[in-house]
Amino acid sequence: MEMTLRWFGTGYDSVTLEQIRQIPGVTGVITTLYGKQPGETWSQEEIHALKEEVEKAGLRIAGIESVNIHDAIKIGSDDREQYIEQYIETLRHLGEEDIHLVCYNFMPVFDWTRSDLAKPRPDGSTVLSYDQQKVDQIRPEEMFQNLDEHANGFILPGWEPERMERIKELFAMYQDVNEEKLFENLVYFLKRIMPVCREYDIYMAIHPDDPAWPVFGLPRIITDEAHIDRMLDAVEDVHNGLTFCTGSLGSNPKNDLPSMIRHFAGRIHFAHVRNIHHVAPGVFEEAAHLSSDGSLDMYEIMKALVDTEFQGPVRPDHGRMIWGEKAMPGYGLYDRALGAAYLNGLLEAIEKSKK
Ligand code: DNO
Repeated sequence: MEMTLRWFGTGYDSVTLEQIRQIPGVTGVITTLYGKQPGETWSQEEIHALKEEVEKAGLRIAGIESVNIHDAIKIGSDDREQYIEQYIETLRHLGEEDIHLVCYNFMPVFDWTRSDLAKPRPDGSTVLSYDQQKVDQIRPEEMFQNLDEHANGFILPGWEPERMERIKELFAMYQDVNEEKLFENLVYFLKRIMPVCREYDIYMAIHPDDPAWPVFGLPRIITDEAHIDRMLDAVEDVHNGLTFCTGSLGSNPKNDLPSMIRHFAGRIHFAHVRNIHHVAPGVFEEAAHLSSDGSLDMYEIMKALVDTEFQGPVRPDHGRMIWGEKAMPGYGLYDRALGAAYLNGLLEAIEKSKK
């Protein structure tokens, strides 16, 4: 398993490659062309330039998060073919640049959802949090303003202002898309891209829905073991795989994460490992990575990854905002660096105790 950190790119991220390089044990970044709109083709030159920049800093690109999927593909509208072709083109260019992991999600309209981006914790840090009651009181079109207020001036992944301006239109477009339809459209997309994935050995790793239940009446299909099984079985190819995100799947306390890791072994291509604290049903807040700070057993999670011989990249995920840092919520340097160091400590102990 390779320890990595998510990096949004120069001009978008407050964290630099030089800083990431100094976190012990971190050898790669998970990055993206953050300025690209869903559906836009990534040219090989742009990917090459990004790769050079990362490598010059002594790191490598361990994977892409995300190549976002155009709504036409999720909705299954007539123009989807063109966007699928463009996606295939992007995959080909990534493959040519020797990049073999792509994280994406298939959530309608919104990517992840939170009710608060800066909830104070007793230690004085702030975290992202979710409260279903608060979300129920807010209209979808107000959601962006609500979040933007605490975004510290950063563009949030999946909440680009260009999209949020069209939010009503987007909702209307998804009107006839129920869970079944969304699933069919995902399978259609996967079947169309598998040949290029096989040709270039690109592992697609779908990100679970966050939180792991329907929000604003929009369907969610990557939420638990049964749903994920169905998706993996529908396209039986190792290149059709999963990003195991403990924070997203862990939002539902019924998801037994270590057991799911064992169950999906071989189809997990990327791991996001973070802790969350369950407050009440439908209410959770993010925590430090340490097991004792939240509700998840991080030792058991890392042990399941080691036991199943997981080889892909792992990254600490959302961190708390600490020590006065001003960064994109969840993506500051300090707490994620602490997270990486902690996960590496668990890893060393688990690996040595197996010998
Ligand atoms: C939020 C992230 C998501 C994730 C995408 C993957 O912080 O976990 O935005 O990157 O859903 O496509």
